[in-house]
Amino acid sequence: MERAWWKEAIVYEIYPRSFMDSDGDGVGDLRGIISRLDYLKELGIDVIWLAPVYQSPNDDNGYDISDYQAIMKEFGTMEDFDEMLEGIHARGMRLVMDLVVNHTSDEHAWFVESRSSKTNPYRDYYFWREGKDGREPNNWGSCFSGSAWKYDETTDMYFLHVFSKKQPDLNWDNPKVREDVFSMMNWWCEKGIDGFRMDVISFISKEEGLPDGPKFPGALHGFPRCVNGPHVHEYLQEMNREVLSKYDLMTVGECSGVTIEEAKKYARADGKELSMVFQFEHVGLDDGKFGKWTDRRMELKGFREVMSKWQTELEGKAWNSLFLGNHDQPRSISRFGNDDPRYREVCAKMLATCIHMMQGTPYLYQGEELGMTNCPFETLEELRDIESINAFHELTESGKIDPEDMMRYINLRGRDNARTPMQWDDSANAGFTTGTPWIKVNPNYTKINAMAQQKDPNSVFHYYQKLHRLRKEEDVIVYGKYQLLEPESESLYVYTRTLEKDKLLVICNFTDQEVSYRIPEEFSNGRILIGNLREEGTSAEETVQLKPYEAIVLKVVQE
Ligand code: TEU
Repeated sequence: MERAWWKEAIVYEIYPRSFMDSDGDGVGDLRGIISRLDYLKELGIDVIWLAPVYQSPNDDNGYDISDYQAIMKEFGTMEDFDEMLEGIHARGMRLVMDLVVNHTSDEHAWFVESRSSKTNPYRDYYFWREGKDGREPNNWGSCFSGSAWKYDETTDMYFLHVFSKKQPDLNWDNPKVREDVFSMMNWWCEKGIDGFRMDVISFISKEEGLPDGPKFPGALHGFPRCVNGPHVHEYLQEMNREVLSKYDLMTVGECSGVTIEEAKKYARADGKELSMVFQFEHVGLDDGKFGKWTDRRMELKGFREVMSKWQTELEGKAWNSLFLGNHDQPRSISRFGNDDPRYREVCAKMLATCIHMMQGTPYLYQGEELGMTNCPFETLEELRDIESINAFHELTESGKIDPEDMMRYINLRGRDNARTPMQWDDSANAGFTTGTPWIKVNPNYTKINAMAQQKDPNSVFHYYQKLHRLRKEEDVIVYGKYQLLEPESESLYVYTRTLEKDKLLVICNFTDQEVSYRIPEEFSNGRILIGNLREEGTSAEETVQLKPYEAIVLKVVQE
């Protein structure tokens, strides 16, 4: 397998609105990030993925961009950005920017022009259609509830928005759109950034004629026909020729709805498209009748099957991204593990071990390195996320879900769980701001915060540090081949990694019970490389008795 810096890297996602506020307006900003770069260096990460910081009216917290080449006022200035980039590079880290080009804001100059008349030169930058029988042009629903079409009086036509009404979809079939997007990307590359995380890039090519989409049971609308569309690979190869191939970049496509076969094209090993993709199969396993709005729990069996499938099938053909959480997902410890204070720390370390020992580039979401948990939201007024708020109205007002149940589902699955302020210390507002935070602070910040964990050598923070160090020391962690053991176990996730003579055995107990496990013969001389309850360098018994949520990684060097 070919070596690459981005395969060896660990990526840390910053959600700037909630990371660190430097000026007391209650909103995180770039100078706040600058003030915490030493913290990230200490943690041992290599790459920062920065969620959008561009000018935006913030209908969807920056994922609705009104100027791709300006910084959002609340976040600072372009000078702050340049200083931040310099600070990141000076510390030997790199910066990957969020690229949101499936749609713009309706306040973007292109859309303002496009909307103004049917003959405007920007008209075809977006999808404008006549209504059908006095209704929307087709049955597509928006990912944020309601129809994906909005009627616009100016020209008596509808425009397409797969996300919010303030996020009109760009028409990638128009070569001028592609040209403008690529030139904007080149501008950022010339500034010296190190890559892009591409927002819903799997949605950019819509099916010709925009036919009705399939309607899933329980759904109010059809699903937009735009996932892995007919020209998506052609457009990404063009982007690669025009932009990506000219620089030494890391690129990751957010590919909702991606299959293994599609991933092999997006992240093809010959580098003609992207470095890697985010797949979402493992974070859809606990969905129910109403999609994510459910109290279904993630089960080990399904999780293990899906992860193993991606591990083995991409081997040598494409590269995996490894993640359990991000700004769209609930907190990983609350979802995949157990956030009960009795188990929280051990469990957070177990989940980290499980994911960091797989093949692929690990992504860490801010606060995950502290074991930050879901946040209790008591009322609708406490919520900030457009997805949750719209879904609450749509599903309760149509009588599909009872309001109390819906609040419970939002508490389990809503995106605001991951968006509460970063917990820096036990002072007011967790040290995030001196003002009033834009979203509630998780009340558990007095117990879970960075300052306390930096001081405690047994903390989750220090465990991540160790994982990061090991990745630099052991090629087998990066490049080793994955093999699943014990596929039927009810409690353990066990797998091996092999690179030439080096071999790892990873054992993770996903339950709050003790579980015994007989170590396979070939690992009988193994030494503990890392474990959340055992000392490094020691050996393990023939049959180990794993404590609740214990994780052990054994290493052997074969003769
Ligand atoms: O998310 C895309 C996406 O697929 C989401 O709709 C996701 O399915 C949902 O959030 C899970 O509940 C990206 C961004 O990561 C997200 O923050 C944006 O809201 C969205 O695109 C629109 O830009």
